[in-house]
Amino acid sequence: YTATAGAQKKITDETEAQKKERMAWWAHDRFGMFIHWGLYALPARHEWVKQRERMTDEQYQVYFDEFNPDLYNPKQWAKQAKKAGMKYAVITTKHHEGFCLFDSEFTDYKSTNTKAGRDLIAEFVEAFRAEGLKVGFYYSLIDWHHPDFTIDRIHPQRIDEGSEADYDAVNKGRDMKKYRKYLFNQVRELLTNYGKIDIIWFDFSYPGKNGKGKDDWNSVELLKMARELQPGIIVDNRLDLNDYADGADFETPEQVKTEELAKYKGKMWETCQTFSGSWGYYRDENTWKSQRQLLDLLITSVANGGNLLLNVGPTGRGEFDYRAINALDGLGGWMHANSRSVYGCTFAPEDYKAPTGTKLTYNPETNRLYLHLFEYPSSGRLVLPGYKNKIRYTQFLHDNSEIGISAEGPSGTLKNEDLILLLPEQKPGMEIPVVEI
Ligand code: JFZ
Repeated sequence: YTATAGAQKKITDETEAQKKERMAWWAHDRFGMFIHWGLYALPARHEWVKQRERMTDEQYQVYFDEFNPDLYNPKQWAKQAKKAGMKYAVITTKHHEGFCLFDSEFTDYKSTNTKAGRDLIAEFVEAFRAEGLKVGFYYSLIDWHHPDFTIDRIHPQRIDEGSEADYDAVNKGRDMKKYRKYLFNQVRELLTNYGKIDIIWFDFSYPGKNGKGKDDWNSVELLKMARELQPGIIVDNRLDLNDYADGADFETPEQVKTEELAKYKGKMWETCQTFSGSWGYYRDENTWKSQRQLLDLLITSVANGGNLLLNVGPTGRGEFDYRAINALDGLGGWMHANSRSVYGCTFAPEDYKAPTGTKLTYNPETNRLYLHLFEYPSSGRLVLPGYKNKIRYTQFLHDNSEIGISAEGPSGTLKNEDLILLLPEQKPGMEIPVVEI
């Protein structure tokens, strides 16, 4: 998913400056919520369960029949997202299973025909907008339910050791041209019937033998249509349009470790991450990331000039898992006190180095640095390497309390260009305190 450097071909005539302006809110806001919700919330063992367990449509039908999200209240979701400090949300309007949470004219496989009896996306859009959050649609290019979507290596009915001829046989009667029509029709609906949509998150391409890519989706025309219907829309990079300079707006490093995020510095990017490994609700998955790990993901993303899209997988009743609620509340507590180090921030200028055990973000508008104390110095003394004569004032971000700075280190240990930060010996009661410089 790395856009080809120096790609010349272009799909639109937008300039770099226009793109920057179009994406300004997104680059500023930094923190969003991903929502993976569909029939897979019922088996509650990963959103790929149909493929992993090679279920037929008949076997999977029970989840459609039993889908009954009686506690669905997107106003509550929006409040929870907002409280956590998130500024936008991207929801699965349709995932690979093919089930639509919206009232599409082109299928019966949709929430309106379940016990839910209504368009769940319409309510979602209204609720999130009302809380002042931007709205994004995830749309799966892959569709395991559509009768014209050809079976390949990631399909539930895949042939694991199949030859080309085996695939031809199993795909007899399936017609990707018809599926393409369906795909265009649905994307048109989504980008026409719900007001302004801020992001479209297509997922995903896997070009090659028994795979699918830009020719299968007609990605160039799909992207053109999206831009026509929603001129301001921001589009991810999973359409297999790497040959085009404007084939994607941002990169989507998925479930990567914090140490790997530095390599995206200088690009437009958003890392998507789960609380526990699965995107869809997974009842028995019990290794949830700690508060500190989640904060690390957020801070490290900003410290490398990127966004974090943190995923929640609501239950079959339409609520967030209690563990997700606790995690969001925790993030909200930290963000309440420290969001100034996140919004509008990016990586620090080259000549400001982060001391060991800290991570730096920087707001170019206000010319302030934010030093995140992942490790708190036991003496309260922290050397700021090369900061002498460059900084004016330092304070804790959470309470605006002054922190002293000194050019006098203990017995000549300080280099001439360094400064020392005189932190209180006692760490403030906060997982990761932030010094505003
Ligand atoms: C896709 C989906 O299959 C998955 O269920 C989830 O929605 C996730 C956000 O996106 O998974 C991918 C897509 C691309 C890669 C890995 C997983 N990739 O490029 O490595």
